[in-house]
Amino acid sequence: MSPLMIDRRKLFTRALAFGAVSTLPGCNFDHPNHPDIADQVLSAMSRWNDEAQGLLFDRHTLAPTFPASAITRPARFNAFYDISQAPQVNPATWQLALTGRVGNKTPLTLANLRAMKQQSQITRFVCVEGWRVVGQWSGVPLGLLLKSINADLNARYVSFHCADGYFTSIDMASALQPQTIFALDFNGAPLTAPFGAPVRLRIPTKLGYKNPKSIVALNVTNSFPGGYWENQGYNWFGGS
Ligand SMILES: Nc1nc2c(c(=O)[nH]1)N[C@H]1C(S)=C(S)[C@@H](COP(=O)(O)O)O[C@H]1N2
Ligand SMILES: [Mo]
Repeated sequence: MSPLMIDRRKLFTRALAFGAVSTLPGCNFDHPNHPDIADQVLSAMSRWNDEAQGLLFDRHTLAPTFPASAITRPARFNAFYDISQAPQVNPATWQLALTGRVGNKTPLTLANLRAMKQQSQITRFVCVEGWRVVGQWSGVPLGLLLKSINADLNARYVSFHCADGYFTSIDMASALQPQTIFALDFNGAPLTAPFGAPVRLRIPTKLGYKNPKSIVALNVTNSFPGGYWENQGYNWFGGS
């Protein structure tokens, strides 16, 4: 493929991801007579975008990485509530429930996750609200975790449920991308409550809302699981 082709493909991918912005609840796309039809067309387009983005997604294309000097301090918190409301999860009793198309459904403890091979990355985190930060996350590659629980790697989706009721889901190709990790550490120390203790998904090829914090359950499924913001209009694929 020529460099020009690659550029065009990247542009196309970005344009598709960007197109999703017009479906955000905050951007009023008013149709004077048929607001419901406008909404329906937009969400159908957004689901079509998901399919196209899924087809364009290359598991071997890596998100950019950065030097330690680029880490943003202080880090930036975001959730659908104030930082003081972040869920407090007891790391000693925390367990990850495993459901759906998974061979071994024995819940995982933090000790189990710590005993697995860890990967560290310094990557950029991008929120649709219009800010971006660089941080360091370390943890277990999700692909490794899925293999260790004998998950069906041909299933379509992996979904995550969080201690605060938040939930989201990703396609299997994105789950197996090597930089997609179950992060335990943030900027050199165990995750704190606001930033997703005891474990969050860190997926640098996707936008902030696809990075669930304080995960308590993982589900492997062929039924479209949606997500907290995605069900309110955010583009489901959510590539950055
Ligand atoms: N459990 C949980 N995870 C979540 C959210 C949330 O409200 N609850 N918000 C998402 C959004 S929209 C963003 S931008 C990031 C913010 O992560 P940060 O606090 O590390 O910046 O978390 C994502 N994961
Ligand atoms: Mo976000």
